[in-house]
Amino acid sequence: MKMSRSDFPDGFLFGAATSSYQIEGHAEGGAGRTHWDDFAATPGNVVRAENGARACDHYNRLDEDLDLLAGLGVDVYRFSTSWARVLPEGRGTPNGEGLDFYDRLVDGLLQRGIKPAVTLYHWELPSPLADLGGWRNRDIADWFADFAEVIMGRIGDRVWSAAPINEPWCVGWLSHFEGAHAPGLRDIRATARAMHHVLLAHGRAIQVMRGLRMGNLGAVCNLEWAAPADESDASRRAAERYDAIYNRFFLGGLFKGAYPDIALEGLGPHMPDNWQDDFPTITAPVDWCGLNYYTRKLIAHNPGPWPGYAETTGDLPQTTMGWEIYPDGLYDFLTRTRNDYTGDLPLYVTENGMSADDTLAPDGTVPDPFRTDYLDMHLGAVQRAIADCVPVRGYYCWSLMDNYEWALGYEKRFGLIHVDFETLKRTPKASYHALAAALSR
Ligand code: IFM
Repeated sequence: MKMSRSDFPDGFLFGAATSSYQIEGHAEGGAGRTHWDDFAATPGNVVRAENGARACDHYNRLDEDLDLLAGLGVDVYRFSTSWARVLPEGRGTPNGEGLDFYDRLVDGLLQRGIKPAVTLYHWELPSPLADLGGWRNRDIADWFADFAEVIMGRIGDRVWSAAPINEPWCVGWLSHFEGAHAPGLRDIRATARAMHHVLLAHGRAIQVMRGLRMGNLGAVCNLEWAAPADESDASRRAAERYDAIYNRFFLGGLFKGAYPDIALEGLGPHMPDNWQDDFPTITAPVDWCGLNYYTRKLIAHNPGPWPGYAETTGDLPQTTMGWEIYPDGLYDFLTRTRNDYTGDLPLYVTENGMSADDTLAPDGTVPDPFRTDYLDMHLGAVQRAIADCVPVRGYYCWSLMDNYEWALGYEKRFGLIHVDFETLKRTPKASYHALAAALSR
């Protein structure tokens, strides 16, 4: 890699990220059923109907994986806790084995000198709560607050940082408007409610964690840069609408206590009663903001009904997700987030990485030079933002290891570590070795 740790300010943190359902093996350890199990079992939703039942079997290979993490030389590890592993019914009696697992994980990190950065929810909603309407039901904010109390009552004394929700756009829009993630709805009323309730749940969990005297609490949003596909006014407005729904709705709710008018043009009639009254909870102060960044979209006007846009891709090199590689978008988001929303609040790049067709070479290595380049280019964008006085304090690579890529099953490989999903053998890729070397200089 071109970059080295010494190119960044003292105290800048490097990390790797994963999530529970994507790696743990959900069939293990007494976890309850989730809406992802149900979604995946419905034909047509997920490539080969694959689910997270076994995933990377991280549950049984915890020590091996933590040793690999330590070998990478990272300072911090971002993982998530499965609601259904902790509370198999979503509410009620906790699963002791689940709590023990997260205890072992946190202690294992601390023993290796790695800071635990936990996300409470990375998408595996317990099925019994989905039966009650899931994110459409306002009560979910209280169910989630109770979950936060249980899990943080156990590990909150030792985690370095905590964020309630991973990627509220995915929880709200992708899952309830586009139907691409569980629960697979295509319903604007469900969407408006889910988008609002997920932020309300965030705020309630922040309140609970403050009550437990926890510090270093944050919010994590996924952001996708939206540029007009052509020079027409109609496409410019379409790109603004995309940006408002994808990016500004969540940052605006969390940091300004307001949703953008152009998002409310479509969503407003479907919002729950008195939604404005929830902003004091939603804007509960946080200590940092996390940005998950991967790509940009070119947005064209679409004469159809609201939101009236069509996504296209440009001619930049793409990853195997079909995502254009556009590091400038990361610089633009870091500066824009600071300027428009967060001011002096510390920012972290909480996810960034690429999928590729990584295969084992005959000599047993996994050459992935494009991933090393991708990381270099995006870390370069972070450096430019820091040079412009944006308070970026850390960067997490997605992902530590190949894993379950949701509706795309096990086909897309984002890991620094290759996982053979037949044998579950782990092989650090060339990018793992390159990053480890960069972090040691
Ligand atoms: O794998 C996902 C992760 O769960 C959330 N952020 C984006 C990643 C790549 O699609």
